[in-house]
Amino acid sequence: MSAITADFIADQNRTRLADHREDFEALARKLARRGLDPEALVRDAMAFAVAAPSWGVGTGGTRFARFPGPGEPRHVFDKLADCGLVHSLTRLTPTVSPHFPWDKVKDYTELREAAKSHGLAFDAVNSNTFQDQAGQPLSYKFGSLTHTDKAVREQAIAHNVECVEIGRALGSKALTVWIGDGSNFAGQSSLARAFDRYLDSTAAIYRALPEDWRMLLEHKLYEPAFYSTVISDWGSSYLAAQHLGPKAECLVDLGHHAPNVNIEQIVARLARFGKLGGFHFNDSKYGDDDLDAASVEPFRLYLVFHELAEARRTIGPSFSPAYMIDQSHNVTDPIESLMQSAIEIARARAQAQLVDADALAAAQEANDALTAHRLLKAGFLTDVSPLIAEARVRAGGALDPIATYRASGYRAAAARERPAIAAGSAGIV
Ligand code: RM4
Ligand code: MN
Ligand code: MN
Repeated sequence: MSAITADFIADQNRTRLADHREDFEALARKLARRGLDPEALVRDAMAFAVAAPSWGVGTGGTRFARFPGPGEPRHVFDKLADCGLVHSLTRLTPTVSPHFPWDKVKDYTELREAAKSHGLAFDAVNSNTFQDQAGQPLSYKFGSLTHTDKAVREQAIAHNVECVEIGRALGSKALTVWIGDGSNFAGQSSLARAFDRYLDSTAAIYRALPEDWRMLLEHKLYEPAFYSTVISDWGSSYLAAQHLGPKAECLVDLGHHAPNVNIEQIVARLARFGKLGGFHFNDSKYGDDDLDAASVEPFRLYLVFHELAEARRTIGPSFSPAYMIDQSHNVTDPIESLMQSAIEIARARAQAQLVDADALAAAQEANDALTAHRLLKAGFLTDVSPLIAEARVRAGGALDPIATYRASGYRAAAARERPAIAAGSAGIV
């Protein structure tokens, strides 16, 4: 099974190019009429990137079942091949966010080289102390970094420090820490002491961080703990990040909030205080659904990117949160979902660049609510498909990544080369 070649992409693009030109030129004229520079917007769209999750190329599942598809990646090298394909067609995912120990190998130089051969590098490393691994001396059943037993905490700290070491070998610059720690019964654990233990444990990890690294603290309201989680919300992650120091920042996973929480406001707050470290993009209807980005709430994603655009204007180019996708693809071909999601994220971001920030600020100052709303919504109401397609094509990607992928026969070849994994098991990935 071979990667999709530049020639194949160009061939596929050929049949779509004339229509695309017409659409792009029409949009460019429309944008110019609004005082925007279409060329600058294309260049800006080309500069955008979001990391693919290594765990996202396998079929996901629920706690009830997992229904794997054909040609599932068997190991991290297969995952890199699939991620490389997503990038070659979309030109949006030049990095992969790995998860350990899921992606553990003997030789990390070899892994880094393998990524490079697919045109990829590594983004934030994710540690995993929410599961027990085969042969692991102590269990995380009652917690990891916040466990009452110091020996368990030390094991979890050591795993995170190992992740930093692996990340250094891979060229990563950030560690993302999400823990499943919490409780299922009122009274089961001391809410106060559990947080203290989190601060102690993360401080030990923090001390092992290289100078130019970031530690991203990811909060989540519930699950797997259902009464309380130790880092349940952005208040908790912010307090911890403040306590730890400048290298610690908060990571916002869009699915990790209570229903109806105003996520864009959280984004604005964290950015204002220099603690917005990064994102896990996905969409959510009820909880941590891990649905495809913008498949349910595209406006919410747009509003998040509007806050990011505002923060960039205020803070300047030093403002650069880490963007990652974190989804569970249960009913689709994961490669297709990742391409679609990366495009939707790029779309929301491109739309957010169309807002007339000065006019919006003036309307806000004048308390002209309706004008402010219309100015904000103008970007969302603009179909930027031709603009982001133009950015993709100029970067060597496909005009229609999903159609091109389907025409390539990649999945069928993968199914022949990668023996099927037994069906029927439940699991998050
Ligand atoms: C969690 C959380 C983490 C991810 C795991 C697989 O809910 O979102 O970021 O690493 O799932
Ligand atoms: Mn996440
Ligand atoms: Mn999650």
